[in-house]
Amino acid sequence: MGDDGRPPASRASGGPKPPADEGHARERLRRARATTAALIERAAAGVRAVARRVGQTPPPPGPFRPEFWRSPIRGPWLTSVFGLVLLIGIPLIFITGMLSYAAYNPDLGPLNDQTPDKGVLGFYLFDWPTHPYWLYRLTQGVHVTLGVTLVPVLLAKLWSVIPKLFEWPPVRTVAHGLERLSLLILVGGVIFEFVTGIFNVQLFYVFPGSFYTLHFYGAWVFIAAFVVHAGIRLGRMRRALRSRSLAGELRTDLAHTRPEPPDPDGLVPTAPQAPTMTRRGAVGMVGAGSLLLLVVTAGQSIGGRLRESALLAPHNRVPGSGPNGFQINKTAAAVGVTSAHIGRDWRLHVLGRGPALVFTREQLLVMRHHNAALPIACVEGWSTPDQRWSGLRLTDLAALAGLPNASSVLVESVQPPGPYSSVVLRGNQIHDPRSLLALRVNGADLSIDHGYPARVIVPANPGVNNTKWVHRLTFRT
Ligand SMILES: Nc1nc2c(c(=O)[nH]1)N[C@H]1C(S)=C(S)[C@@H](COP(=O)(O)O)O[C@H]1N2
Ligand SMILES: [Mo]
Repeated sequence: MGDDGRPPASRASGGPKPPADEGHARERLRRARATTAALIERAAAGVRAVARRVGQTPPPPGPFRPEFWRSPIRGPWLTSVFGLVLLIGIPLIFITGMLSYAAYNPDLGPLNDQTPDKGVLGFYLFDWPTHPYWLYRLTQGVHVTLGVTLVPVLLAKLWSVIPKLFEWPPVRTVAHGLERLSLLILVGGVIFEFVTGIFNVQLFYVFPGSFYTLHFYGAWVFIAAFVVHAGIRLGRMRRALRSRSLAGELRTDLAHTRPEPPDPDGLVPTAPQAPTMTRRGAVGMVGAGSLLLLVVTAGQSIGGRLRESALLAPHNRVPGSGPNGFQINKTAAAVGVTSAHIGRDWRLHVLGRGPALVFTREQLLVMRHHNAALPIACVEGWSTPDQRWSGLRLTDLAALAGLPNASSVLVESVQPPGPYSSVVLRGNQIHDPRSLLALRVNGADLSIDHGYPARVIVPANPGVNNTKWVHRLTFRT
C-alpha cells in the first residue's frame, strides 16, 4: 500500500464554518471510517497474498490433490438428487421439531422450560392445543422417524461433496473464506443435530448439559446456515438436475456409466476410475437404506402390526407389553419413588382459592369419574395406541378448588425434585373434558410404574408432561 490509509488532514476552507465541536466530530468519524476501510483492505490483501503463496506451492499429497478423488459418479447431478431430498426433508424435521418444542408450553415458566435463555428464538410460541388429541404423537413421530430415515441420504450427500472439504488453497479470498466457514457451520450443525437427536432417542444420555438446550440452539444455528446454503445453491441445483434425466439414469448400466462434464465446484473427478457402481445403484442403495430405517423405526410411533418391526426402538417394541398393557418409560424405582411415597399415607392436595383440600385415594374413587381414550407420546418418538383412562376431570378439580376459570395448574409428583417431577399446564389443557387426573387405566387401577395412585393425562400433551405419582395440584388464575 502506498500510504498509511489516513485521509489528508482537513484545512480551513472559504465557506461558512460549522460550529467547532460538530466539525471536529465529523472529521473524527471520517477518519475512523477511512482507517477501518484501510485495515479491512489491508487484511484482505494479506489473505490474498498468503493464499497466492500457498496456492503456488503444490497441495500436500493425499486428499488435497484432485487426482485423489476418483469416483466417476461423483458430480453435481448426484449431489443435487440427494440435496433435493434434504431440501424437502430438513425443513419438515425443523418445523416438526419447533412444534414439538412449543408443545412443552415453555412460556409457562422454568419448570417446563429447558431453554430459559431462548430470547427471540421463542418468538413463534403459541398456546399448544388439545385438538386433535394425537397432535403430538404425529409431530414428534414425524420428527424422529424422518430424522432417522434421512441418515443415509445425509451421509450420501456428505460423501458426494467431500472433495470440497480438501480444497486447495484452503482460502482464496476473504469471501471464499467466509463461504467455507458457513459450510463448516452447515456440516457441523447437521451432524450435531442428527447425533444429539439419535443419541437421545436411543437413550444414550451422554450430553454435557441438557439435551433440549443443545438440540434447540443447535437447530437454530444449523437452520440459519441451511437457509443461506439452499438460497445460494438453488439455481445450481436446478441446472444440475436438468442436466440429466432421472429416468435415463435409472436405465443406465455400468458399461454406460460416464463421469459428468467438469464442474466449477470440482466434484467431478479429473482422473476418474472405471465405474464400479452406476448412479442407479448409488441412488438405489441410499433409498434402500432409508427404507430399511423407516421400517425398523416407524412402528414405534404408528403401532399396530408395525410395532414388532421397530427393531431400532429401545422402547415399546412388543405390543401390549408392560403393566396395564402398555409401555412404561421410567419405572417408579428408577426415579426414586417408593412405597413410602405412594402407600397408605399418600394424599392428594388440591390448592386454589381458600384452604387446601386433602383427599385419600378412597375418597377420590367414589367421586364422579370420566373416561378418555388417549395415547402416551414420548419425545423419543415412541407412542402407545390410545389407552382407556378413567379418573377426575381437571376442570372439575379446578372448580372444587374454587377456581372454575383456572388458567394454569402446577402439577407436582411425590418424586424427589428433578427432571419431570413437576409441570405447569395451561387453561385450555385444564378445561378440555378429556384431561384427567387418572386413577385407573384399561379397566384396572394404575400400576405403580404407570403412576399409581394418580397421574395426569391430557390430550396432545407430550408424554413428559403427563406427570405420574401426582400428590399436589395448585390451580391459579
Ligand atoms: N413423575 C414423573 N412423571 C413422568 C415421568 C417421570 O420421569 N416422572 N416420565 C414422563 C415421560 S418422559 C413419559 S414418556 C411418560 C410415560 O408414561 P408411562 O411410563 O406410563 O408410559 O410419563 C411421564 N411422566
Ligand atoms: Mo417421554
